[in-house]
Amino acid sequence: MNRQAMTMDRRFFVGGLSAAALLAALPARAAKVKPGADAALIVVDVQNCFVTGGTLPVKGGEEVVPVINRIAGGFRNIVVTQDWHTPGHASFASSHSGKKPFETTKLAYGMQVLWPDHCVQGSDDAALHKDLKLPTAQLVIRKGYNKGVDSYSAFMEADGKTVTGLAGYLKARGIKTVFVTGLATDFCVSWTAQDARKAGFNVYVIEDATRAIDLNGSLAAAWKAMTAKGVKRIQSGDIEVA
Ligand code: VGL
Ligand code: ZN
Repeated sequence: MNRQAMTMDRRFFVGGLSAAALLAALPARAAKVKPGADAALIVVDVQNCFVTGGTLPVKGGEEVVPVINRIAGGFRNIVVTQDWHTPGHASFASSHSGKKPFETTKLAYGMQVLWPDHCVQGSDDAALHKDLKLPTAQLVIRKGYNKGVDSYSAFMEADGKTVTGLAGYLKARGIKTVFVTGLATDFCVSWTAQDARKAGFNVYVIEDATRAIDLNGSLAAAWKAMTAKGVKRIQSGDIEVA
């Protein structure tokens, strides 16, 4: 059947239906996700260091700010994180002679990507982005403050055993579901989302509220790992805000 004939057929078919039947025949629109009282929004590392002009800029990093500000209204519980390194931190390439940023090295706990010096405690670079408006946020978790250990995850340091206390905090407050946003999709967002699953939470990552570094295919690898662990990938438009 050619295209035109098909269109005609469809029109005749539709013409024979009642309004109710017509509605029922339409493809179902996916129901929006409504964050309940037992849900928390986690805003990862939306800091000057990770946006344009920062020490470890993520492409388009600042674009997550209005998206996060808008969806924040839909959450009773909001947790913000800050990457918060000591000067001379082990994750800085400058701390390892002969190493350059974005190379790797082996540390006591495993392979570590080496970064430019970034998000040093108390610096303007480590401050939250000035346009981030989260007046109802209840907790700020700082991470990566142990000089010899990195912490992409908001739950667990890179040694795989030192916890930040975030899982205990969320559980003590009856939180069952977390929505992860922020920077960077393939590092701190991904590790946070995966550890949240490990800690037993339902986990959504709101893709358009994140931006990635994408180092050697790390973004695709991160989505694969997150999906395998049961992290759900959604867009900010899928959330019922009001
Ligand atoms: C991050 C690299 C180094 C992040 C933090 O927030 O994703 N990435 N430190
Ligand atoms: Zn860092």
